Amino acid sequence: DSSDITEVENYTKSKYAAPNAEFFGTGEGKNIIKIHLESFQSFLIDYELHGEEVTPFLNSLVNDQSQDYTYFDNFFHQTEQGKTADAELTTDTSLYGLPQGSAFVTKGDNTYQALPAILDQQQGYTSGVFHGDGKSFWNRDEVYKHLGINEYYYDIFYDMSDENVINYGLKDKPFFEESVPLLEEMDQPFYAHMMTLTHHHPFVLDEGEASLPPAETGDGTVDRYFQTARYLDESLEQFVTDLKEAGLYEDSIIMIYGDHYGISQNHNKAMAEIMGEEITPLKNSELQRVPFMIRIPGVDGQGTNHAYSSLVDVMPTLLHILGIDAKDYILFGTDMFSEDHKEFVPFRNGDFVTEKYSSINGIFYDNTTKEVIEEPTDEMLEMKETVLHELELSDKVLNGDLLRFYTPNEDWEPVNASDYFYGDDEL
Ligand code: GP9
Ligand code: MN
Repeated sequence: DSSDITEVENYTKSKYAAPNAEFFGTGEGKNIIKIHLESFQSFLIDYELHGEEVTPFLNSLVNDQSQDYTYFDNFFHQTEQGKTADAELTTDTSLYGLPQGSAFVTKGDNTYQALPAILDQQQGYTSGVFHGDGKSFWNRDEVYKHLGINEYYYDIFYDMSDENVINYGLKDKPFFEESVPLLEEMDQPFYAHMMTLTHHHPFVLDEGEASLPPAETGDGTVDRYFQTARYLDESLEQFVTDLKEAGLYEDSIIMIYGDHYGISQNHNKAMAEIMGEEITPLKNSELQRVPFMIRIPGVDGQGTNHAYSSLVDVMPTLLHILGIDAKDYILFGTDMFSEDHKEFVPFRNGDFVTEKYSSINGIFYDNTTKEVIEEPTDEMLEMKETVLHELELSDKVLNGDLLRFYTPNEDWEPVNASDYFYGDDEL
């Protein structure tokens, strides 16, 4: 009931991190192109296989300062069974996915105060999601209406002929190629979410499409992972070239992130060979890093930013870049550019990492020595309580549909799902 939302509000407002004046409002009115790198883990960045870079294009964004990206190298995913859908939910609402199942599926009709709706109401943005899979996968065609997503481009908008399709759907190269004209048609400013698909388990490509030989661990999933990552890297490079040609690159905010791991713990043996060290529980948590990089037009890139950060932090960060104060909203993350950014990363199962130590399966580890901390300090134990409390509050919001009872500010208008229509919806 409404007393629960007050408890949540008190918590998120006490966690709030005020904007950094250097960044606040710098991207106001700019188009936003959010690029989802399917199953992409950060260990791929600058990794060399057979003496070759696996992802030379992404590496160039990270390493070449003149590209003006800021790369967060301690950024983690927080997804559970909802996988891609959890990453979508978390980046657009700053809520956690559920401990089991997918909130997109089971809480698709909830009230949300999501980024697409806020940007539309506050600054007239048009939002769109682009994805070469069926309309209703992960219940997207329903939940998107509750998030206030204006346009949804799914398989019927693309050329899904046999040579263009593999695994779950459209290959990333035709996906990006065919998306550029759709982007050019959108009303501006837009908030566009490009969701790739080819670098997805079981990581398969068609004959002749791999430009890198597989790894040689003997575990096919791990060995092919590098080849589809290279394919994704190539598709992204072409997309950037095409955006530049269309005049949509230089003056847009470009945000690139990985949604979740691609290699599960079932592949620890092969991964030990790849990483050159045993995959301990601590090492496994370190491998949950996914890339986050952002380019804001007119703002110098910082190179690599080491702040501990995660998917929940994306929405408050973006709000502040657009000059919208995050403090009115129920958000579990904090602005990554803020001086007051909260540097702890809860995972969905209650484990968490901080800069100095991690808590995994009830055991604390020193991140530097990798040793077990036999006697955790009070601060560590309190941090664990905070993490569990935070996750519990997020679950309360979803399970009780609590945003029904919350009014962020005078400007806010509740989203009416029946105002939204996508593609072949029945009118
Ligand atoms: C399906 C795609 C893959 O449309 O988003 O989802 P995942 O299996 O990663 O959740
Ligand atoms: Mn995914």
